[in-house]
This record gives sequence, C-alpha cells and structure tokens, in this order.
Amino acid sequence: MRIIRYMERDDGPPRLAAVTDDGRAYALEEPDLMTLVRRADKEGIAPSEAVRREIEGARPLAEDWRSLNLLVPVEAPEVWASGVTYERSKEARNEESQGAAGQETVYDKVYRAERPEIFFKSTAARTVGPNRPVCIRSDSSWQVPEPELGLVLDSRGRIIGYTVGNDMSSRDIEGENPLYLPQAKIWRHSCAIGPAVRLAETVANPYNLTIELRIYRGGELAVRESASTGQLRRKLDELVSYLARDNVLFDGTVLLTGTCIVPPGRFTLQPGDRIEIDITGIGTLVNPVAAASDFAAKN
Ligand code: DO4
Ligand code: MG
Repeated sequence: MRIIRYMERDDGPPRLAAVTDDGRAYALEEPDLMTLVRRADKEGIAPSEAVRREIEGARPLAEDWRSLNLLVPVEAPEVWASGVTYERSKEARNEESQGAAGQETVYDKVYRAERPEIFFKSTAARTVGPNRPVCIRSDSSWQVPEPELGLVLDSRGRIIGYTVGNDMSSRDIEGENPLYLPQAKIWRHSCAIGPAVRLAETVANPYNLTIELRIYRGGELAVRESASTGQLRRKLDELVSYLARDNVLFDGTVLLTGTCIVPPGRFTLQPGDRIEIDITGIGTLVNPVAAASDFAAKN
C-alpha cells in the first residue's frame, strides 16, 4: 500500500490518496500521511489497515495513479542523509578527493566506524516532488544525482514508510575539501523525494530492493545503473537511532540512507537532462534538470 499527494487543479489544495498494488488510486479524507498515522495509532491498527477500511467499496479516483498531478508525498520539515553507507560511495569519494595512495581517508574511516555519517540535507522549501526540476548550482562543474532509499519517520523515530530520494551532490566542491559538504549538498531544489510513500508494514524486506538510476540527455539514455539495498553496510534502525540520539525529530522527517550508485567517470548533469530513479515497490521518481539561472526565472 502506497500513499501519494496530488492536486486536482493547479490552484486546488493538496489531497491525499492511497495506491493499491494494482496501481489504482483511491481518495483519502485525511489531509496528510501523519494525520492518517495518528488515526491508525488511536484505533490500534496499522496505517495500511486503516487505509484498507477507509477505501473499502470506494470507486477509484484514477485507474493509474501515475496520471495524477503528483506532489511530494510527505512535506518533510527536514531531510537528513546518511553518507558512505555503500562501498560504491566510499570508492567514488576517494577518487574525487584524490586520497593519497595507501593512506586511510575520512571516507575509509567512516565506512567502517561504529558511528555512521549523518548530515543535514534539506528543508521543505528546498525539496521538490515528482516532475519538478532539480537545480544544478552555477559554481560547480561536476554534479550528480544520488539515488537513495528514503525513510519517512515520525517524531518518535518510527519508520512509517519508504520513499525514493535524490541527494543531488556536487562532486568537485566536496572533492576539494570535505568541510565544504554543506555547500556540496544544500542549495535551491537540491533534493527530490517521491513519487509515493510505501507503508513500512507492506514491505517484506527493505534490504532486498533494487534501485535503478536512468539519466536521459536529448531523449537518449546516457546513464543506466542499478544496485541493491542488500549492499547497505548499515541497518536502517541503526541509522535512525543515531539521527534520533539527543535530537528533536518532527513528524514526516525523511532520512536518506546513502547512495549505492554514482554515475561513471566525469559524468556531470546538464540543464535539460531527465533523471529517473526507480525503487522496487515504491515507484519512479522523475525530475528534469534546470540550471540555477533558468530556475529563478521559471520557478
Ligand atoms: O560523505 C559525504 C556524503 C556521502 C553521501 O551523500 C552518500 O554516501 O550518499
Ligand atoms: Mg548521498
């Protein structure tokens, strides 16, 4: 069972809907996912069961949920991200920072340390949903999408569901000096999430999901790579417990779990590219790429 947000009209209010496994969408009366979760808590049932009861006998809003005008599935007040949780990320970062041969780098250390790397990634104002442009910054010449499994949390640190995330990253800024990480990670529309939140209790094994990245340039497939969450070096609960430690969590916080895919060589995003990130059972997050200069004018 998946949860989406959509708009009926361009000037209409955001609405919530459920997507069943056959791809049909059903309108829900709750204004957002966390209201649904609180109602299910009060009734002592799982959110997916609350949804099942609510949509029983209803007519679908759409036969194919992808035909709706989709928004971010959850308005995450904060997005946090985990780093160097896959070997591929460690290798790519060692390359871009040109770590001296034979010497242990910060990336080698954090990959095997007990404490994971967790950093602040985005706010609701910087995060875009499906089909909205992500932005590439003007002072970097090496930028890539980072396809990541996103955990949707409540204020108690429970994993409510899973979404697809894109941790847009500037490889040359981070590669110059890891202390530049906030600038390599956070700028206008540098984070995308969506298209749906899959309710956690409806995922049999979150360590067995395929993540695929496709990047189209001029309509042609330029990059296609896939990996599995089975390659994650950390446990999801472990990442959440470090984020929650002596911290304040808000309902709807998203924690990205790190990238397992890095486009090859010097590949860099360009305005006009189209990014597609697919995770089993959640859906495909599609975003066009815009230059910062276009972006201010168009959005
Ligand atoms: O260490 C810097 C960031 C790592 C990251 O974003 C990732 O591994 O996905
Ligand atoms: Mg990342």
